[in-house]
Amino acid sequence: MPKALVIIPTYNEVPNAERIINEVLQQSDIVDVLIVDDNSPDGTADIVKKMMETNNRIHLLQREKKLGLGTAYVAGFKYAIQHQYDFIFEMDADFSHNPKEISIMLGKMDECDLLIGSRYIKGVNVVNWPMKRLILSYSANIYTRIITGMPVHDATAGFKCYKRKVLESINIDSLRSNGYAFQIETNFKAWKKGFVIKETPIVFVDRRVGVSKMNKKIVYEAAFMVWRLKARSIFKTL
Ligand SMILES: Nc1nc2c(ncn2[C@@H]2O[C@H](COP(=O)(O)OP(=O)(O)OP(=O)(O)O)[C@@H](O)[C@H]2O)c(=O)[nH]1
Ligand SMILES: [Mg+2]
Repeated sequence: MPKALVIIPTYNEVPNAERIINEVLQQSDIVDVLIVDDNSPDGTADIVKKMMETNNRIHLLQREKKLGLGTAYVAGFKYAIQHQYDFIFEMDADFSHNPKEISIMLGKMDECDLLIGSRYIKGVNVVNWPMKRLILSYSANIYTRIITGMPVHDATAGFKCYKRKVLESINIDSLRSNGYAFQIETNFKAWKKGFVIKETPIVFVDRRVGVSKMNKKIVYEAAFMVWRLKARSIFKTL
């Protein structure tokens, strides 16, 4: 039986934590959840620990302070490799990503090595985002595609499934970025290694509860990362 791990980084997600974990676990018997919590002041980790008392499919990595989304995923990837999970998901806690997609995505993993839950194939599937943010995200993706040449329509998406061999091959310790750039960087490295990347349409819904961690720094980081990846690939130092 293959095993899948859904990695959910959390920072102050008390309003979402219990429900997202339960809904993810309901999707398939082969799925475990790993919460990577950065010592959320609201006590998110306490909810997870309580649930772990009665459910061994829930796992928790606790870090001492807010260290960012990218390194949270790297920590989760290492856990997944160490525990030999076959399929590894990235997912947000805030219900922007519908847990129901998990089984659909698992069903498509025989066609590819990395599957991206994409907002921008088959039209624009984003609900409740301010127009400004949609334009930013959409144009960031066009910019990324033009500069890197990577054939991906939603390179900044955070709902993804990797086969373990992808994570074992892309040198996850070298991943430096934290926000949207992290997603671009992982896709780019997988693509350069020759892995098959596919996209599956998802509907992305803006968070309803809890607080956003989006900021300008994340945008600049991504804008800069695209050029760094391009330069690195030209000089073949990847
Ligand atoms: N462990 C950890 N998790 C984080 C950190 N920053 C954000 N997260 C989590 O990462 C996921 C995505 O963060 P969001 O704040 O939803 O970011 P976003 O989707 O770009 O923005 P909004 O949906 O508008 O809030 C959520 O589950 C957050 O709780 C962090 O520094 N450490
Ligand atoms: Mg979100």
